[in-house]
Amino acid sequence: MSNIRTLGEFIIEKQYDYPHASGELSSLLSSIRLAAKVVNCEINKAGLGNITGSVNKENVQGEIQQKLDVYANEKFKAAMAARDQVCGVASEEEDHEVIFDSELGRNAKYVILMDPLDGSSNIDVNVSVGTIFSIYQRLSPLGEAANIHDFLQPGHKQVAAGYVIYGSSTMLVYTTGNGVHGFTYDPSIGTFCLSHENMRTPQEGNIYSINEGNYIKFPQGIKKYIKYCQENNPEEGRPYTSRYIGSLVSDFHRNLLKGGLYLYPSTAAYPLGKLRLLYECNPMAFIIEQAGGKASDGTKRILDIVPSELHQRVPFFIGSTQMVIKVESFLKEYPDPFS
Ligand code: AHM
Ligand code: MG
Repeated sequence: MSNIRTLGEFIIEKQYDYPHASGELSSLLSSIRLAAKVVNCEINKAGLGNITGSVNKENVQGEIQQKLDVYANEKFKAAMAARDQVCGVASEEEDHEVIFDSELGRNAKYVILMDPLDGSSNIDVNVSVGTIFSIYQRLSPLGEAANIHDFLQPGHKQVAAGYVIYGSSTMLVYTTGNGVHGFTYDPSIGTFCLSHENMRTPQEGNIYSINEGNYIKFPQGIKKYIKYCQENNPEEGRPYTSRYIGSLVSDFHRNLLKGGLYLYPSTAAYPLGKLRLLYECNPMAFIIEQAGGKASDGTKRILDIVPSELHQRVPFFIGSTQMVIKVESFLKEYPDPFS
């Protein structure tokens, strides 16, 4: 028991690495921890009662909302609103940014962007889902209400990012730009405990993760890359293994630990890709870079993209550095979009 380091203790310890830290970010991370526990509790009950299935409503992106999407969104939003550190929230489940225009909100330093329940179409079949979050310092002056420009910042300006994976065990993984740290939830004591300090991802991997059912709609470079992954070349460790859960957090988490590449390219159906830059791609890109990996839109670094819209989509390639470089080289060699 004496060796256990809880997430709460770890956050405070890390705060001392920054002599001028005010403790506000620590406090914000603590509220994320609390909301994660609440959502975890409900997800564990999925299948019981009437909490799975859809709410017969689409979000602004035309996707059917699941009951647990709405639940997770409300819980995370409420946890943020209850603290003094957040001046606004943007979420996959909200059409527009939500500004906390109270005295406290106007004087709060941070905005948070989140996907409250990523991969939620998997929830009814007991497959792992997750929460993704991204935190920035506001650009607008303290004392005023936050505005859209506080949310439309490039990913390299993030001060913290992380995800919660509700899996065979529940984990919270986060970075504040000083390494990536993972905590496993112990339900018997209701606490996240440090289990993966300073996570590093392998430079090379042998797992590729893509929805291959869309093959016919992929750009030429992606089709060629998939064939490359499947070629028999034992010296180079090919054929690679194909693993695709359809839940970004789960696919990302496995590849982070084992080495691999997650791909969601542009397709004929989604010319800009499917995944959202601000609350899916940027936080994962910050984490992977902190773990020694790489994230790209096929030609450039995800974290350098200057966003123009809250729900902007982007093609996404993330994982082991050498694998990302390889897929970029295929896209360069075969630039024709679709054929
Ligand atoms: P969501 O946020 O609506 O759940 O959508 C994002 C999810 C990712 O978790 C997953 O990797 C991807 O969409 C799966 O898409 P597809 O079913 O097209 O393969
Ligand atoms: Mg999502």
